[in-house]
Amino acid sequence: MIFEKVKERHLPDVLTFKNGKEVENPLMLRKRREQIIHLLRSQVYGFPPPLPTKVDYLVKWRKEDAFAGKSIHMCVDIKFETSKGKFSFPINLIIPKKISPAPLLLHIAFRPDIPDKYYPVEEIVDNGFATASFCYKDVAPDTDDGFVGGLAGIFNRDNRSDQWGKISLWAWAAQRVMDYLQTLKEIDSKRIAVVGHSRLGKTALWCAAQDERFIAGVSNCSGCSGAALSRGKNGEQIKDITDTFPYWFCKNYQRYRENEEKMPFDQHFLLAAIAPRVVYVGSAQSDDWADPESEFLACVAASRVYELLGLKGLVTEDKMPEPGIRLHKGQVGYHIREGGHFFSRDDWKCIMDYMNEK
Ligand code: GTR
Repeated sequence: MIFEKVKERHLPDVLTFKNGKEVENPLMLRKRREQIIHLLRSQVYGFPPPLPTKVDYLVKWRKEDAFAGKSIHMCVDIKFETSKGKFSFPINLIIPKKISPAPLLLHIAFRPDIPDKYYPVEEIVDNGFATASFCYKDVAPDTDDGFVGGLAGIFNRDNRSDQWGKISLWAWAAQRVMDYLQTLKEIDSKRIAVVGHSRLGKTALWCAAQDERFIAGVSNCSGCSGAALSRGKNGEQIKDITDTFPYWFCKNYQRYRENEEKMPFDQHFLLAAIAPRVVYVGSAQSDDWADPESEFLACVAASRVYELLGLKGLVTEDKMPEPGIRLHKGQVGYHIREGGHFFSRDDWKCIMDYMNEK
């Protein structure tokens, strides 16, 4: 039943090269992954800016007894120089005292607040994780400002149609946080996942797809241009998202407005690019704009890539999951809960249980 539903979407094959050749083994899959990333860069999110030429990390303050004394809380400036100029943005870092080195959840956040309605920091520490976060607006404003504000202004986007949009820029910033986390002995550098909700769920998946240092890409209610398939999707369409948020993407993405069947990819490519690492997708039953069914079917479609590697992708019964279901057995994890568009405690609990099982 679910495979029929996937078939009805008429998706491009994630395991077939551009020239029609099929991917037959893990070595060929490495090449195919490069092709997929190139495709998503050139057609959807844009090519990222160049790497910084120099980095520096400034600990602005450090509290030894945060969250009832269970953890250390630091605020650190990620500072860097690029060929175009200097920039810095602040991050929060919370490290549990009792676990060393600790696995870490890097949260790309809507707001800088610690904790926040979308960010239950104490529960995260209690579940055995360190956590870091930055507010995406401290990197570049979420407005159609002509790419003049924040880091966007430094990199001075030109007119190329495959240049980064803001999702790529926010993902790039998460990678700079990763550079810093790699230097800390308190953090288990091999167990760092990147997490985000909605537009920042799209960003988290795109970040993990490109950067193999992340063990997992985790998205919650990420919907259109995130975890959800675009072909046959309900709710938000590429036309809607590129009308309201054209600056999230590269210009080439406009080509696919009301023209999804022409895309040489679909969003299962984004999930598949994370393999063999872990992908986690959280959906909410009444989040019609994001479309939970299209998020679930993308997980099903991406799983073939894991199977080629001899791994389990999404482990599911052959039916659409009901709210309350957690599918945690494979390298692709999924849950759906009751309610609407929100990053809830329940979502975090599912994510943490899953990551603790991996
Ligand atoms: C909506 C947008 C969605 C989603 C959401 C959010 O307006 O259309 O794709 O990203 O914002 O970030 O909350």
